[in-house]
Amino acid sequence: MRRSKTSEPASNGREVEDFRTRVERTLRDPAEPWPPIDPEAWAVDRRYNEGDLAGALKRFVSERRRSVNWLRGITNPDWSKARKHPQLGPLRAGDIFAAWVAHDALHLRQIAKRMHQMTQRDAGVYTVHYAGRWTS
Ligand code: NI
Repeated sequence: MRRSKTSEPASNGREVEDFRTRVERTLRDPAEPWPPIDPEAWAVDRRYNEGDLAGALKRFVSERRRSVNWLRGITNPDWSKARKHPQLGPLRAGDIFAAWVAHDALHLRQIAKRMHQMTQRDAGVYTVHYAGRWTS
């Protein structure tokens, strides 16, 4: 539970929307450091594998709502504000926002692929061929 060291009170829920923090900080002050990125530790800390799907979904929906409300509330953001990323070079707030949305799409693709695999697995003696071909 590495995250328990943090003094952030609601860290468990807030970290779900890591992109929001990065967009927020870049718009406010591109020099402000980001929280460290350690997705493997998060997976453990957030108990992704412990089956609390309903709790995880609830947290995600609530955090996503906060994100959308925050995005709707910002006025005249300077999307060109850029932070120096050690590997990627200058990264503008607009780049991070676009990546946030694209990252959702990547996860949706993962979910769709898994659904397709599970349907195939669960179809027993039947096949899914009639659905069309899965192409990546
Ligand atoms: Ni992700």
